[in-house]
Amino acid sequence: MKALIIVDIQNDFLPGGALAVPGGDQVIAIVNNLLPHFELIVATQDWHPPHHGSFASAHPGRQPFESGRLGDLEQVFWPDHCVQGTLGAEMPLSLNTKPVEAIFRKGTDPGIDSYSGFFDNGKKKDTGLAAYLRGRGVTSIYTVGLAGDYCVGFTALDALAHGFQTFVVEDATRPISQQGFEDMKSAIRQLGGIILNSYLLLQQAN
Ligand code: VGL
Ligand code: ZN
Repeated sequence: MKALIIVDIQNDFLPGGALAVPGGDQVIAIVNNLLPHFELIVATQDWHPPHHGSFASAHPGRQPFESGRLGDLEQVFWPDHCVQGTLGAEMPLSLNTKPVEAIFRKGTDPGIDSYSGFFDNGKKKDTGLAAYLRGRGVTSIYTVGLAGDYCVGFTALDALAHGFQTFVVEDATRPISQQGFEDMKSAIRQLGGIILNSYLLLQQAN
């Protein structure tokens, strides 16, 4: 049983958004086309409270995209983005969310960031996604969405760590940094993950 995980396709990660991923809008049509090929579809949403600790604005004197620390972890400081209840945190209307069965929200604790859909960055809090997928009989996970070098990549790494057969649909994701994505793909492949193109999935009958 295979599941599609749509990671953080939210207005703030699209061109014009607060933390725009280059070409992020181009994944939407590809993801819409993939939906009929999956028996289970779930989504994640980056869902920060105002003044979240990952925001540069929460650290006087720090600028977006600088590195620093949050708690006892290294942290990239981001522009304010995906604040709970704002339009930027919503999924775009052009994304077909009708077949999405569950949404897992993350990044809600102001003191820690959460790139993966499974855990926060310190691996302290579980979102319940793994148990949900196991309960539904899922064995294979296909990850798509934004951004490839952060939330999609870390979701795929945690899926592998949980023992799921894991795929990243490369043309259905876009990275913030191309080099970061190359490094992320190497790490995923090293753990047995597979990077593929959507046409391979669309070729199949169902
Ligand atoms: C993300 C940076 C900060 C992502 C979320 O969804 O990839 N990146 N928050
Ligand atoms: Zn975030």
